[in-house]
Amino acid sequence: MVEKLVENEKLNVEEILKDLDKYEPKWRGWHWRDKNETLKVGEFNYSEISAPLKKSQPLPAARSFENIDPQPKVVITTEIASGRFEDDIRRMRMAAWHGADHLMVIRTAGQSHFDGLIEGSPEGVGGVPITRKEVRATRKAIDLIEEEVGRKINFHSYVSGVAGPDVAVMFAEEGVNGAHQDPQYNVLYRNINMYRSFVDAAVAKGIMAFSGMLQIDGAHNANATAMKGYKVMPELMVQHAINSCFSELVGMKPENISLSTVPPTSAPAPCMRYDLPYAVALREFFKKYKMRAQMNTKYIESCEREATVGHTLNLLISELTSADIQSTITPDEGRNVPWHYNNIHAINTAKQAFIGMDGLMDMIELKKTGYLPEKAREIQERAILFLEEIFEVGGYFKAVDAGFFIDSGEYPERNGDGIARKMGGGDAVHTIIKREEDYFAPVCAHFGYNKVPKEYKKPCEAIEECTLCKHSKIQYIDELDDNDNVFKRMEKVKEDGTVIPEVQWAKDGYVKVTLCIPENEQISEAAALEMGKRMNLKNVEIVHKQVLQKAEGTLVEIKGICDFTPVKRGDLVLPKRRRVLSNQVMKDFVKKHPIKVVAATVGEDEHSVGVREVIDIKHGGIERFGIEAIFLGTSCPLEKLVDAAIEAKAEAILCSTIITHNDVHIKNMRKLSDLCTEKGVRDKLILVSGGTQVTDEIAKANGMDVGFGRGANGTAVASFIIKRLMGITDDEEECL
Ligand code: Z97
Repeated sequence: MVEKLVENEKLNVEEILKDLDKYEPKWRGWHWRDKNETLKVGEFNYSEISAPLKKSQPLPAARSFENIDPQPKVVITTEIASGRFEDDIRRMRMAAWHGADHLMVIRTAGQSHFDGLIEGSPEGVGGVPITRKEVRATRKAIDLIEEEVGRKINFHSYVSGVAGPDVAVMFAEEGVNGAHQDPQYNVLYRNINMYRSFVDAAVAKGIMAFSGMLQIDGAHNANATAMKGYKVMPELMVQHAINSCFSELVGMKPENISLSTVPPTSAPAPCMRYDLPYAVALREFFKKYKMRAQMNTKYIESCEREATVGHTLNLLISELTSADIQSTITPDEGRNVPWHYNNIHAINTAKQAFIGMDGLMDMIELKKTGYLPEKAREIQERAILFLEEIFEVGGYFKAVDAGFFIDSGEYPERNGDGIARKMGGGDAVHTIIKREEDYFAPVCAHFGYNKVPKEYKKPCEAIEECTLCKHSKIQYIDELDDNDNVFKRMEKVKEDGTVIPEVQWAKDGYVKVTLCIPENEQISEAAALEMGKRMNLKNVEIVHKQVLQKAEGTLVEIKGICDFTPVKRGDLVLPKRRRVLSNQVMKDFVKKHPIKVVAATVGEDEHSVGVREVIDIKHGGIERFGIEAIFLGTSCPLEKLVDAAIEAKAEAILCSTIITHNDVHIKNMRKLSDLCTEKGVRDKLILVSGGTQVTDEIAKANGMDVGFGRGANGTAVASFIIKRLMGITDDEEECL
């Protein structure tokens, strides 16, 4: 049994799949982030952060801030939908390390069309459904992940369709923490009969309330479906109101009801003029509910950069108003390649933006007069009028029948192009049956009329507890199909020592290549596909194109599957890495033990840029840690360099060698070392050589203490020298 994840070891999916029949969720309900005890992280004070993670992957720039990783107070969602849960759970671990604590899974089947639950883990032909096995295995993996990162993680999926109540029961049994549930979604987008949808929703919501799940509604789908997302702002409010009130009537606590709100527009529209008043209007109207802020997906094209800027503007709206949950859609949503690293990019966009904007509202405030409150009021008035008209025509069902919803006009304007559904039509029409007078269901959380005999304190006493009260009563079916199952899939990709790139499934082999082609769009497109094939890629497809200038060039991104002999892990020569001391440690050391070095480009060599980069404070060189560098210039004789080091009582010599004809760089290293030995100072001086063709191996083999090649920087050089002076040997510090 896997008890614990080890940070440098892969999540063992096979172990997760063992003994699933005995697995029981560890906790139920929804978890908001814990408060941070102190608002100080590193040297900074924050006002909107939550408890830190035990293990995490900080933002890239954290390198310059002592690797701090402050966590925003908002729950951060990531949506994972590769279709294969065995791959999703590995991505979930990556996501949790970056700060996601709401993991949403939508499978690829269009689950709403299923009229019951499916067992096992089939891929089928029409897409992957959500099954008990997948949910259980995922929740079990999340238990380990949350233990590893030190924060509870909410697992979330969708309660919709004709089998909505069945799905809700299964989710409640298996410890799913949140779900989308909105009967309007079934009616409008899945054409399920409206009466049936609302009856089902009452049952499903009752079960969700019983298990403390958080509910997210489906209003954002109107924004995504409408011809012009920003025209349906009044309607979005009406949809939120209908689902929230209905949920409360069924018994859901307001704090477990979350509105799915999306800033309705995007640049080049002046989006703040729409999105901000809308966000303000919504929060004024629906104070007692939670806000789940989703990013705008309607206007995502295939440009990751554009999507990321759009998302960041959406995050600004969340900061200016509020969000309890911040959803993150991958910046790759627009081209339908939601890959591992795109989830991570999106999570980091939210984390970076929120942490960067921490305390913004302590410094500014939204105007209480003028355009903002006036526009917010206007949206609210339109929403109220919309709702009043629903009453006038005889209620919600009549309004849907008349095509009130997803109309492209801004209410009260109507363009007559709304989604109209027949009251007497849709899937599962005429399937509602009135319960008999003696109807008795011996199960808890059952919505509506239930004639429970008086002697029972709860209905399931009649059967010695139901599955909601006693987990072991669940009939667990592992797999139904001998061939279409997770074991067969994993068999095909089992560990064999090969290293294959992947983006969503183990060993899928996909890569993305960016090509900047100096041709017009049409030629570039054709050329890119051809180039992909010549790079030995299979299934080459264009995922993004951007004209740089009509004649001068086009940026094309292609994806394809690698078709080369797999790289074997055991055959690789691994680069050696040195752990670099932190800036502060280095500065403190140099303050107490001043360090001098002499540096030069030696021999007949006039190159000086590299060594100057390593020294200069401007480029993050060794000077910035307080190390004094005496630079003797270029073409410096080796003798002069050694004498200068002796005279200055230097701790180290930096010897730069760029030219390599006749191996002169190697000869110079040897000569430098010999000279130091002759003059009796070899053990007093740290000899550092650097240059584009220098490697640590060559340098050491030729009498140097260390060699730095292409890409080396001052921090690495300073760290090496200081570690030596601290008495840390090379062997001790080398690590992978
Ligand atoms: C989001 N990006 O995070 P089916 N019920 C509701 C839904 O919104 C959805 C389903 C069910 C989006 C999620 C779109 N929403 C993607 C209220 C899906 C899924 O099995 O595909 O029919 O249902 O909100």
